[in-house]
Amino acid sequence: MTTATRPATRAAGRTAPQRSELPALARRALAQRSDAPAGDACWTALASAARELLAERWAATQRADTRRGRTRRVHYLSMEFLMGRALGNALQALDLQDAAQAALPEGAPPLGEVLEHEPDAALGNGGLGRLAACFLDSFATLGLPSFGYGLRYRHGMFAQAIQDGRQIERPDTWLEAGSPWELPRPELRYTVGFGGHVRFEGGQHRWEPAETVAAQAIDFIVPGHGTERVSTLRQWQAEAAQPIDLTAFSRGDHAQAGQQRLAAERLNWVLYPDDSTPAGRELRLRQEFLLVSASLQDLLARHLREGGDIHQVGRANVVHLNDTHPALAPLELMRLLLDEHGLDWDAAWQATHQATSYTNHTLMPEALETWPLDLVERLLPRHLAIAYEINHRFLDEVRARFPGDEARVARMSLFDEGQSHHGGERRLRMAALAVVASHKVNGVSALHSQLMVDTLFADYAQLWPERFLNVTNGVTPRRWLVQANPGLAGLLDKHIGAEWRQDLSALGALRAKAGGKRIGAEFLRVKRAAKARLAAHIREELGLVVREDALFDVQVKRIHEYKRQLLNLLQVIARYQAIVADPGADWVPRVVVFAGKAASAYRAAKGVIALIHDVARVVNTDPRVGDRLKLVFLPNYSVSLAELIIPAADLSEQISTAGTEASGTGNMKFALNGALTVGTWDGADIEMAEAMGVDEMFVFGLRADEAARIKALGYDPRLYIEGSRVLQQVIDAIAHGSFAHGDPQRHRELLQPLLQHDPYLLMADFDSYLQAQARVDALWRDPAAWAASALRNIAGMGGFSSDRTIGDYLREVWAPPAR
Ligand code: 26V
Repeated sequence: MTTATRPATRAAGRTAPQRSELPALARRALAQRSDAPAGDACWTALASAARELLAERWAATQRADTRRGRTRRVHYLSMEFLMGRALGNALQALDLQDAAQAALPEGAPPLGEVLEHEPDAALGNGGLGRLAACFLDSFATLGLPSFGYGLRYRHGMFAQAIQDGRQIERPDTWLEAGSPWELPRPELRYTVGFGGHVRFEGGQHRWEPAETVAAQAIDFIVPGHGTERVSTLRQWQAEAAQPIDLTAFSRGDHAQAGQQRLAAERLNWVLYPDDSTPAGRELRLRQEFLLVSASLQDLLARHLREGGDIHQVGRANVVHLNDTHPALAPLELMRLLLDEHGLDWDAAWQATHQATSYTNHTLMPEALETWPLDLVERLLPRHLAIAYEINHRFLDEVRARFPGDEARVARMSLFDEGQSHHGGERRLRMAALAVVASHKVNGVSALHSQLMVDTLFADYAQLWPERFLNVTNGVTPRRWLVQANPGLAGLLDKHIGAEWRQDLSALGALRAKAGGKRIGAEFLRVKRAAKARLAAHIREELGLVVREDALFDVQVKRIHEYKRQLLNLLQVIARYQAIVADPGADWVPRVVVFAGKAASAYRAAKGVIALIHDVARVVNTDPRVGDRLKLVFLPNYSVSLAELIIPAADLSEQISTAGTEASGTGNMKFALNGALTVGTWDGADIEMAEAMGVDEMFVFGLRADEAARIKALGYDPRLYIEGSRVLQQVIDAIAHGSFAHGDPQRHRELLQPLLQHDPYLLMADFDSYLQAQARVDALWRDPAAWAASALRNIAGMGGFSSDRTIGDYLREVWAPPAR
C-alpha cells in the first residue's frame, strides 16, 4: 500500500557535514587571483565552493528518492518562487559560516558584506511567491521527496527606484552574471505545443499543435538544514525547437529565420509584476501552459521510468496548484493520459483527481483568473474540449443534487457565459476548474478558509463539504530567524536551549521566562543592535539620521488599498499635527518605516507612495518635530531588504480591512523577531493572537462580519469624519495642500474616493486605530514590560513554522487516497 509521504532521511540522512572542505575550495579559487580580493571575487569563490558541496548532496538526494518505495512524491507547481539570496542560507545549511569567514584572506571584506554581493532571485511578486520559497526550504529540511516546478524568468520582479518621490520601475537583471545555484539538465527536455488542431482517428484524439517549443530543465538547488538533503526547484526554460530557420536565412529573411527563437525567448522574458489584476494576456497564458505541460511530462516520464503503472500515477504523485496560475494542469494531465497513454475517461479522471490539490490565496474578486474562450480555443483547442467534457459531467452531478436550480448551475459552471462584466465575452473560470479537479482545496488561515467556503466557493462547499479545509501558512525559521537575526537566535539558545532549531514549537518554553529582568535586558540589547544596522542603512540610502532608541514602527509589503498603508499614513499625519500643537509634551519618539512596490499600472498604489514622500518631506524637515517623528520610505523592498528590516522592528503594522488579507506571512516574521503587532482581526493575525495571548497584540478595528454588515447597510465615510475632530483635521490638511508642495491638485485623486466610498473602511477604523497606537506608546514607556511582551510574542510563534504547515499538508491534503 502507498504510505503517507514522509521524510526519507536514511539514504541521504542526517550526518555531520564535512566542515573542512569549503575553506580549501574557496582558498583555491581565491588564490587564483593576483589582485586584492574584492567583495564580488570573494562571493564568487565561496559560492562556487558551496555549489560544489551542494551539488554532491543533491545527486545523493536524487538517488535516494528513486529508491523511495511507495512514498508519494509532491510536485509543487507555482508561477512564482521568491527565493532571495542563497549563499548565506547555503553556508548555514552546510554549517560552514565560521569556516567561510576564516577562508577569506587578509584585506577581504567581512563575510556579511561579501554576502551582499549576491543579487536576489526575485522570481515572485510577494506573499504567494515567498510562501513557495519557504515551502522548498521545508521540503528539503523535512526530507520530503518533492519537486518545486517553476519558470526561469530572465527578468524577475522589477527593481524600484524613487525619483522626486515617485516610483520608477527598472528591469531586474539577476541572471546577468549567471547563477551558481543552477544545474542545467540537458537530458531533460520536452516539447510543448500551442495552437493547431485536434484530429480524431481510430477512436483517439490527437492534438497537432501549430507551434512547438522545447522546455529545457534547469534545476535550482535548495539545501536542507540539519540534513544532507538538497531539494530541487526545477525551472523551465523555453528554447526554439529549431534555433534557426535556414531556408528563410538563405533567402535573406533574417527576421523570419530568428522567429522561433524570439517566440521561445519571450516565454521566459519576464515575470508578470502584478499581483492584483489578472493579466488577461496571451503571453501569460502561454507561460502558464509551458509550466504545466513541461512539469507534467516530466512527472509522467519519471513515474514510468521508475516502473510505475500509468493507472497508479495519481496514487503515487501529488500535483499541487499554488493558486490558479497552474490550473491548466488537470486539463493537460487528462490530455496526456487520454491521448498519449490511452487511458479511458474514468481512469484518467480518477488519476487526475487523486493527484490534484489546490490552494486559494485571495478572495479579492479582481484577482480571480478567467480566460476568454476564443483565446483558449486558439492556443489550446484540445484542452478546451476536455474542459467542456469535465463541465458537462460535473453539471450533471450538480443537477442531480439540486434539481431545477439552473441559477446554481450557471454560478457553478466552469464557463462564465459572459452576460456580466467582461463585455459579453465567454470565459473559462480557473478557480472553478481548480476546485472541480482537486480532491482537496485549502485556504491559508482559519478566517480565510472559513470565508472561502462561506462566500467564494459556497456552492461548491455545499456539494462537497469534505473537499475544503484550512492549512495556515508558516515561514521558515532558518532564513527568518537563524540567518536574519543570529543575535536573537543565540539569546534563545542560551535561555531555552537549541531544540527550537529542529522543532519551532519548543519556543513555548520561553513563555515562563519572558518576565525575567536579565533576559529582557538582553533582548533589548539584541534589538538595539539590529536597529543600529537599519539606521545605518537609512543613513546611507536616504541621507536621513534617525534615533536608534526611537520606536521603530514598520509596514513593509506590496502596496495595496486593502492593506491600508494610507490608514497608517493618516495616523502619522495626526501624530505630526499633535506634536506641532504641543511640542513640549512627553512624546514617544518614533521612526515610521514603509517599504513596498506598487504594480506599475496601479494608480492608487502609486499615489500612496507619492503621498508618503510628500508627507515625509514636510515632517522630516519641520524643526518643531525634530527627532520625535521621522518618516522613512525605503526603496526596492525585497527578500534581502526584509532580512535587514524585520529584526529591527519594534512594531509590526498588519492593518488590512478585516476579511481581506488571506493570511499574511510578514506578520509571522515580525513576531518571530520580537516585534509587537498592531493589527486588525484578519488573516493569520487572529491565530497568532490566540497563540500568544490576545492581550499581547494591539488589536483594533471592525471584525470581518462587522465590516460586511456595515457595507451592506450602506456605509457613509463622511459620518466618521464628522464624528472625529482628529480625523477631520488630518483630511483637511491633505485637502488644503499642506503636503502638496505648491500643487493643490496633487492629492485630490487619492482623497476623493476616501470621502465618497472608502471601500476599505479607513474612516470607520481610524479612531480605533489611534487608540491602539496610544496603547503602543503607553507600553513603550515601560521597557521591561515591552520586552516581556515581545518575548511572549516569540514564545507564541512556535506553530508558525513552514515545517508545521508542510506537516499539515502531508497529513490532510497530500495523504494517499483510500483504496
Ligand atoms: C495574481 C496575479 C495576477 C496576474 C499577474 C500575476 C499575479 C500574481 C499573483 C497573484 C495573486 C496574489 C495572491 C497573493 O499573493 N496572495 C497572498 O498569499 C499569501 C500566501 O498565502 C498570503 O499570506 C497573503 O495574505 C495573500 O495576499
